[in-house]
Amino acid sequence: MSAEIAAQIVSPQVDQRQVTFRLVAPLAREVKVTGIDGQPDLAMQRGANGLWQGTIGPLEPEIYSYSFLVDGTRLNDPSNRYVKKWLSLTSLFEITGGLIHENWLVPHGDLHHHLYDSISTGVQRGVQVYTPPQYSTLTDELPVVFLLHGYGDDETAWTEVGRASMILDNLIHQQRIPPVVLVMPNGHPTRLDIQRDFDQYASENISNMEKDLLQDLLPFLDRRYRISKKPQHRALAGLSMGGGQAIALGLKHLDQFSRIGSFSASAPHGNFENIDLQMKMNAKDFESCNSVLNLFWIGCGKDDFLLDRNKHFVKWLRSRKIKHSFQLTDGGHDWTVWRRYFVDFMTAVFLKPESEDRPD
Ligand code: FER
Repeated sequence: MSAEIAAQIVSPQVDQRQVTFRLVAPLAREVKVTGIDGQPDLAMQRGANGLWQGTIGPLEPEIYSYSFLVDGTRLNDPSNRYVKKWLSLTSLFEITGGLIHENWLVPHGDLHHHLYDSISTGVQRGVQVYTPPQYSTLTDELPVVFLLHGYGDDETAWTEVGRASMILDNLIHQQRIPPVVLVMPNGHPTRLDIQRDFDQYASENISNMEKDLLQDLLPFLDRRYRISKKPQHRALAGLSMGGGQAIALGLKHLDQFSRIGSFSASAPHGNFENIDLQMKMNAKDFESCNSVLNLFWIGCGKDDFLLDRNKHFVKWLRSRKIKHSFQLTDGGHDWTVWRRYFVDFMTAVFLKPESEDRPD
């Protein structure tokens, strides 16, 4: 009987800006909704046939994550197919309201998924590439942005949860940015092992990412796509673990990238005293940085568990007189923050007129 009811229930039910959650759990003693971004836990009420229900709202338009807590055990909503499905699985729901990440009635670009030969790691690796709506009619080489994901994610996270391709469609339509190619590599060239220490894993992973990105992925993309080879038209950005990768690889390879974006970065890793060493930089490099680095955009939320690292990193940048822009924003370590950072970063990337770029 519960199985039949479970097959019929609708959860979550989004009605305007109210959301009702439902779960059939006849033997449960306590059911809550937990982890809704910016909201306290919601106690659900038990009704007939073991059907638990709870309603929250009105909520601001946003994409929210949540889980059920059934007698203390965290579960996804079994009636909801919209799931963030990486290292940790989380149920999602969306309240629409004309936000920049929504599917507007505008021309859309194309999203490609490739498996390329990664000689440096000895396996084939995945990458997603977004080409703008105008791509087939343009003949110029387009600017390109490399966008890296976090520790718990893969190359599909930035589009599925981050809505990066929708955001670009809309920004391009609004003419706030020109047509651009977006490359979303897989950020785990080192095999993920959650039992390993994160900082140790992430540092080793950066070295492998460096080889894979420069020796394998870039040549693959240069063969397949009309993308600029000029550093002033290439940006590198990432969130969390990917922010750490963007910082380290961006600063080290300013001959490849002239704009760096760091969203809630996990770098520096471990020891805050040896950042020079971690970034593999010395006095000569600090000086040359400012002449080639067009934009160094750093964002971190006030409630982010990585804020301390970001503050140390920004302090280090100041001590080395490396130009940067640090945005200390509301929010924690979550996608509501990163979608906004992506919009702010992309518009900042294209804010400077071409004439201010360094010469070819
Ligand atoms: C940690 C520091 C940072 C950690 C993870 C991160 C697992 C990064 C998370 C991310 O990329 O989202 O100690 O432990």
